[in-house]
Amino acid sequence: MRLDIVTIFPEYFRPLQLSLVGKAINKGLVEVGVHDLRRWTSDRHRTVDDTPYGGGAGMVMKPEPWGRALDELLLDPTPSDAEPMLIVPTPSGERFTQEYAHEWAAEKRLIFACGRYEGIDARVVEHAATRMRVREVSLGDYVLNGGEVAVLAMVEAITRLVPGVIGNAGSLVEESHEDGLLEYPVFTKPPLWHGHGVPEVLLSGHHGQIARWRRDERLRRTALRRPDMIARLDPADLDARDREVLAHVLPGGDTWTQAAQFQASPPAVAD
Ligand code: JAH
Repeated sequence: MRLDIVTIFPEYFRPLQLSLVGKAINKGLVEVGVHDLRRWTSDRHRTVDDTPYGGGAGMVMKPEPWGRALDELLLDPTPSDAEPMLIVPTPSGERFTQEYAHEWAAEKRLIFACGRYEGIDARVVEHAATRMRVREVSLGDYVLNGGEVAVLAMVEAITRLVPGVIGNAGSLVEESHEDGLLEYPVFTKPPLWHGHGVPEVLLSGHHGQIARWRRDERLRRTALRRPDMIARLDPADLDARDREVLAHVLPGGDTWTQAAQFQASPPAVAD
């Protein structure tokens, strides 16, 4: 997989040499190119921004350097001649999820465009979309100073799903956001630490009881912290015990129905 990142702050991407992404690069599974957008400026001051048409606060990234940058990257057909996908982080994008991480981990070539200021002239995405697939995405409902930190997060989420990057592929399926519930809490030695014990069942050796306890904890945590995820569950995936656990977490019994009805403002949590 080939990744190209266009930014006015190439130094932000030094951490990619470390840890898992760095290992994936060294193994030859992932190839990363970081490109300074100013390389495609032509004026003395290497200007990348300008004032917004229609007025308003802040500056906008001018289209010409972006157009030249994407033209040049598209001329390089590495690897093979796979059509690249352009990914643009923006607070007004659709949500980037684990599902997208899986889809994009199967791509041969991704190009990331890091905006700054109030964003990139909208014609850059319009024009790019005539030549490749473009996705504008957001990590969550908060505003950063630019797309760089979002790209670091997405590159990590995507590359760890590339086959061979993580040794134990099984550890990838038992994770939050892989099957619609949050993960259960985990414990290791010592059995008593700062007065806090480990749940008895985990020391019991009863594998059936342990599995059931872990599922109960996943359901409880998800209902309390992420009622939006409970509302998206398929009721056919819940057994009688699941329903009983959920009924005890939120007041009023049928938690799934309630969370589905009140997804925008979930019911208050019981003591
Ligand atoms: C801010 C360009 N949801 C994360 C996120 C992603 C991108 C940006 N902010 C937040 C951003 C300014 C300019 C992108």
